[in-house]
Amino acid sequence: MPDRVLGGGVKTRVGIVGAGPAGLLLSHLLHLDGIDSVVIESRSRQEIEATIRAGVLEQGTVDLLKSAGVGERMQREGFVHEGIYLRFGGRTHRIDFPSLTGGRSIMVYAQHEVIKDLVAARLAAGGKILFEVKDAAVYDLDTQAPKIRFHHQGTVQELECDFIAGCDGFHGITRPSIPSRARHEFTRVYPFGWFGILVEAPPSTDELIYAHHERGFALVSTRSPQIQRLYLQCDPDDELRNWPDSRIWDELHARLATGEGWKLAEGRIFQKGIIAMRSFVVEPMRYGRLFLAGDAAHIVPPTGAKGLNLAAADVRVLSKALAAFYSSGDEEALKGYSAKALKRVWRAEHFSWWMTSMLHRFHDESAFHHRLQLSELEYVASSRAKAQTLAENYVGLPLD
Ligand code: RFL
Ligand code: PHB
Repeated sequence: MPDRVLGGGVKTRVGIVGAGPAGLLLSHLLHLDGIDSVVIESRSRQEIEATIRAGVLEQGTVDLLKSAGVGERMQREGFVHEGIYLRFGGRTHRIDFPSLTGGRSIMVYAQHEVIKDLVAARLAAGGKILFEVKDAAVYDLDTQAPKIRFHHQGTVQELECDFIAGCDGFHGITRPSIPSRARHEFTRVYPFGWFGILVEAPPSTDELIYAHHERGFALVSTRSPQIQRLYLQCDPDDELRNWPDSRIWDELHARLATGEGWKLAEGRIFQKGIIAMRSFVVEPMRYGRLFLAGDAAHIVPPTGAKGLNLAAADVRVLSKALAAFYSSGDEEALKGYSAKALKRVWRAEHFSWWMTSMLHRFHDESAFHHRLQLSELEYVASSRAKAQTLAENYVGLPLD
């Protein structure tokens, strides 16, 4: 349906703030149901397509992208992984996903590639994405006609909507637009961060390695046969200039050391960044006609690889609820959106917190705590029940 111009403003059914995975996928799923939307984004197309973030897609996210017709390149260029390695005490233990989860696996495919695929699909279908908007504000949220006002290409514009989706990430403007009396926030900030690098090197491993070590956590991931993604636990307030390449490699070698004949392939480091770690949830994920989805509503530490996957699960539920509303006028599914999404969110919050707590070194860690971590890792490595708990959460619980 084309946008209707009303008194200088533009009207759409669903106004979406943020062109991250949540906003773009929501816009695409709504389009498949014949529902028009407009996405506004503060950054440029080039920037959103170049931001390095997630790498692991759950089976359910992969299936959703495929069924929505945006999985073609992912299937060609992504890597299916059927397990992960846990490395501790200098030894490596494999968690085999298919045998523990009834045949499920994960896909390693970078978030910015998902973004490129979604932007291309939206634009090819005539979808509206306004890049480089400024000063976005949402209001009239508790009326039937919520609005988004913003600056775009030198003019102030107003978008009148039936609904607004707040998909603008953790630092966005939609969540803080909910009166504080109407939101309950839960936060945990971790006393460490991740130092992430991209390296020109061949893969050192066929599946991701999550390493627990006295010097701190390390993770070996991949992006392509030529580019590898590695992380190491660091001080959250540390600065890039304190990490010359030689120090990065020394730490990675020390934390990943094993007597099993494994070798870490080095190469040119061409990107470095420090990532803070937090857990956060806002309840409910709705206020009036504003619905929050993805990082705007919840954050997990990246250890469980859940953030993008939760964003995809949220918008799947939200798009179905909106489709039910537009096809029959039934608001029940919209009323149930927050509770339904939060059930999955809290499971992922727990899993991400558990993986983070088990694998990282805490500043105030006592020898007692360290022994508990090792005991838990031994248990995961030796008990089918415990390994299954890890595996079914990592590949993602079924979407329905
Ligand atoms: P995003 O991706 O932050 O997108 C929000 C978009 O909103 C825009 N925006 C605004 N636009 C207009 N007006 C405003 N006022 C605006 N304010 C913000 C922003 O520019 C942006 O484009 O949120 P979304 O869509 O909810 O997606 C969430 C995911 O990006 C995030 O959860 C994941 O990246 C988390 N994550 C991982 N998730 C996984 O599922 N698997 C992984 O392997 C994984 N690894 C990771 C990760 C996150 C990481 N970092 C950097 C935090 C690894 C890392 C290192
Ligand atoms: C990544 O490849 O960026 C990645 C993989 C696994 C994680 C987090 C990030 O848990």
